[in-house]
Amino acid sequence: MSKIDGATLIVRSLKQQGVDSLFGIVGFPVFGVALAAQREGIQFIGMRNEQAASYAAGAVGYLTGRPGACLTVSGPGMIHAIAGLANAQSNCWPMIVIGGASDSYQEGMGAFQEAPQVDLARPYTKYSARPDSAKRIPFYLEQAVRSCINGRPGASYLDLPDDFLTAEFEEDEIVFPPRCPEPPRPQAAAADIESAIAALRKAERPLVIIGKGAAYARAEGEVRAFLDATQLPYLATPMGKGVAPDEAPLSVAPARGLALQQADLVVLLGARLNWMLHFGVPPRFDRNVKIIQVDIAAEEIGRNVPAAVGLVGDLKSVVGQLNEALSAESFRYPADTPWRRALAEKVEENRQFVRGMMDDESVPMGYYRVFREIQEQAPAGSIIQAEGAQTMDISRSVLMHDAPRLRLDAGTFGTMGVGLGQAIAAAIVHPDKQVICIEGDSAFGFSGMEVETACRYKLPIVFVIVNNNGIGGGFDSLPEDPFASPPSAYTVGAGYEGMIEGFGGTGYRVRTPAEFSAAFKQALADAMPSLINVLIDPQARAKPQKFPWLTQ
Ligand SMILES: Cc1ncc(C[n+]2csc(CCOP(=O)(O)OP(=O)(O)O)c2C)c(N)n1
Ligand SMILES: [Mg+2]
Repeated sequence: MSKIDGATLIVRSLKQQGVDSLFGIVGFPVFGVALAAQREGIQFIGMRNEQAASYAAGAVGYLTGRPGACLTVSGPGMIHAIAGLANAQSNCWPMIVIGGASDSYQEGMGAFQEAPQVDLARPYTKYSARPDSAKRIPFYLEQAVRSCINGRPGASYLDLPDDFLTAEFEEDEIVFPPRCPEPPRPQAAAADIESAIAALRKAERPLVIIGKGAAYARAEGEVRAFLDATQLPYLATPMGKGVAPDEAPLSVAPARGLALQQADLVVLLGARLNWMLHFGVPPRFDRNVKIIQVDIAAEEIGRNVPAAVGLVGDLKSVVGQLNEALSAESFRYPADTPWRRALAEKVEENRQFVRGMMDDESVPMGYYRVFREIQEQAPAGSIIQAEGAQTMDISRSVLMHDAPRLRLDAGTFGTMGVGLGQAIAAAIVHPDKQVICIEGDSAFGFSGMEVETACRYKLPIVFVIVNNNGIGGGFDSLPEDPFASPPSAYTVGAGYEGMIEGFGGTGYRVRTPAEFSAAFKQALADAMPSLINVLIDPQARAKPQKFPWLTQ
């Protein structure tokens, strides 16, 4: 009869539950877990900070629909990973943190790295537990997985004391629950589908808003069929981009302000009326706007704005139901209406405006010229990670996606520092795709050391630092007294490109469009990661009205 220890129990359970990779940092008491992972055929990705490791796990959850996993040491390591739990929970992405903990029998004694870990994780998770015994680790792990992928996805935390990880059992004493199946895809009530179609027919200024919930639900086929059938104008939230193509006649993303403000009916597909959509209220929305809200979570229906029709269910199922109803009795928003014309005009006006900035060849460059180059050279299907303030926001309006789940960013929680972990996760999940990680110079600083991780695993990510010398930029030089520097300033012309060279990647420092173009081309061709430090105009801005908080 063979023996099995707690560390092997946890990784075997992870494997059984469809978790193929584990991001983390080893130390007390989880060294054995990482070794067991490698033994049992789970890829262990050793990172440089648990924050980045936990962000990577969240991104795996979003990209695959099965939870990504993060392994931490006790105390400070677990506390770093709360960052990823909170980020995933806020974005509704499934992930699990496996936190090592001090020995259970030393609880309250002042043990090494002792911390109330289950309690710390609780507000940022759907499920946070310590198994009642080592033997039942597989039971708890299945609970953690089931909780985080079902209903509204989110985060789970499992706490494993040292004595649980080293405990040994006869293998036949252990019960491994079967793999938790893919979540069911519940449908909305038939009467609500009818009400939704009836409301659509009455709309004069309809708008579809596509959220990352639609991307997560893999509803792109249904959403595209719905738009095809109804010919409704649409736009997407940042990570909803690509569910329907960004560039298509019905896409009114460049007219976002007008579209939100004047729509009399919004079909909300897997997006929440939170800060990202200005809560659905005036002055950014019409006071009388009717919302047809599709969401997997019943409690989300009616948040901030009472829903005219609430369709509770899986995005793919519910939009499929709408399509079915439409095929029985079609509805097509007319091709020529004042609403369509107003949107088209605004789209064209904003396109021209942005085009002018994209074609501006001045040196130093502004954001738009940098992103134009990326847009033109990035191979089809590239995954774009973008974070920063202006870097992230402007990249969204220039970089176009025609397929879903190809954009990762600071998301609902607005977390800076997610970039490198997410990019590494994307490269691991999709080795066939080019990953481009676009970082504001401030955003890069949060997890910049993970370039070593990318180099060590030979992940050919292209890191582009859009360097304006600080948070929002604005400074060509700093005062002599460093303590008199503006709070948002960082080193002028910092040599970030040097960082990656110490690990075997290639660094570039560029200022002109031609230099950037050549460096980006070379970086895309290289098999090792590259980092291009683009020294842009520190005064570069987007359209002024979009960033009032930066100009105040
Ligand atoms: C964890 C965290 N800390 C701080 C912030 C506040 N914050 C918002 S954007 C930003 C950085 C913006 O600067 P940068 O990345 O250089 O992009 P830029 O706007 O200059 O292009 C910061 C620090 C945050 N959102 N998240
Ligand atoms: Mg900056």
